[in-house]
Amino acid sequence: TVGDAVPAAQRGSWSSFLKSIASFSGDLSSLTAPPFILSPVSLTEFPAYWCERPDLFAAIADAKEGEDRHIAVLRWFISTLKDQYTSRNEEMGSEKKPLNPVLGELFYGYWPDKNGRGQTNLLVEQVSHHPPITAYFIENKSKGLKLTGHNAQKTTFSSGSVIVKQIGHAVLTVNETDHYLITLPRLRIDGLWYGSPYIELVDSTHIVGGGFTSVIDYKGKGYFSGKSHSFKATVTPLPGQGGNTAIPIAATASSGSGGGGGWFSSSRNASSTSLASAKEYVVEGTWHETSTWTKGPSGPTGALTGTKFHDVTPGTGAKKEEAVVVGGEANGEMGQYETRKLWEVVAKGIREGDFELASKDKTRIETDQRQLRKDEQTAGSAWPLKHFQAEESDPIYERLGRAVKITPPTDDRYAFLGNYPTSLSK
Ligand code: HCR
Repeated sequence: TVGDAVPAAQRGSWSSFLKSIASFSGDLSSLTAPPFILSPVSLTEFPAYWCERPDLFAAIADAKEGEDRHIAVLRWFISTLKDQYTSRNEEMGSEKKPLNPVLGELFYGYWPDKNGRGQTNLLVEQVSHHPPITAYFIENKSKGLKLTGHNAQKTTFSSGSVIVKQIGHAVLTVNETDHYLITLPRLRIDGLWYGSPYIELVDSTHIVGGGFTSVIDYKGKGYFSGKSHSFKATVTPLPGQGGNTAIPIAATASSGSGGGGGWFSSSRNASSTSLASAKEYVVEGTWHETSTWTKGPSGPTGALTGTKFHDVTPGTGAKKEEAVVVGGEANGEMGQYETRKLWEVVAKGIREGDFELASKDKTRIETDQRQLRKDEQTAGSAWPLKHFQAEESDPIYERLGRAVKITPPTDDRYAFLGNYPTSLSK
């Protein structure tokens, strides 16, 4: 029988759900799941995870261009992973199935200016329903920072786990000239049989920009005796580039062991040492807790090896701040496509255990959507995107991705049209 985390009355439907995902690959979000695993939050809210430590985001602009800034980007990126991949477990007890956004669904928010870091705005639009694609734009105008990206998923089933390949990428731009390409990790959803799914990150991702590349390798528990959520990031100069600037110690710096030790004696790593010459920096630790420079550069007060690189542990680490959610209508209210308004009744039903109410309103939304698509087909028109323009290629992805032989060699992008709602005009 399936695990204890599944309510007795839903065990049958949980096993059928597991059987259907085992024999299926593609768009998991469209499968019907039993009520206990449903989240009241739509996927359009997920891009907020990029900026829940807004001080670390703003610090990127304050860092000196080159090595110093590349490392600030890496620190911010690693610090987003806890929010992106473990926050549902913390808030709801396990990973849950998010609401599947409708085409044109919107989400707006901001993180206020504090201590001169500037206001950071967030704007999200669901730009495709089949397959689901979410586009986002995050901007700190006063610091000259912009994060543009989109996200889709391809899922397969392997040895009892769901493997999620993320499609899409993000580009961070500083002052219109300095660009960082960020690729997205592959996920393994474990714990399905027990009815308490959680995410482990696998394989590796890249950050390319500022004359440097970071390769971030992810490993979980049981891999060469590693801890859950372990990673190792290796920073090397791009061929023919790389400054020699000092790197400021992390805001929360203090010495400590990040964990994950000993499992990175791979041959790929050994060979990269010889390729990258002396200038190679390494960070190791667990992305949901802390990490340490295991081969650090020299900072203003001496060698950084052995000192803390990032810390997101509650209390001691960089503080988590949820976005202030705002309405996008001219009067500051939420329009019918804004996620919290659109899913209001469904979310209430899920939160309060009234699944009849949730399912009735979900059916209403889906029926309306089907009718809209039919009407568009009859009229020969297409749903107009509100904030983004779809483009078939992204020159920044292609240029920076070449340095790490990225696959695919090109990717589409969703360019922000610049039309902020009045509530985000700062
Ligand atoms: C795979 C996933 C939907 C996609 C979610 C993504 C990849 C979305 C982009 C964010 O930046 C990061 C992110 C985090 C989530 O971990 C990931 C979701 C986890 C589960 C969900 C499936 C579609 C639902 C599977 C159903 C299971 C839980 C029973």
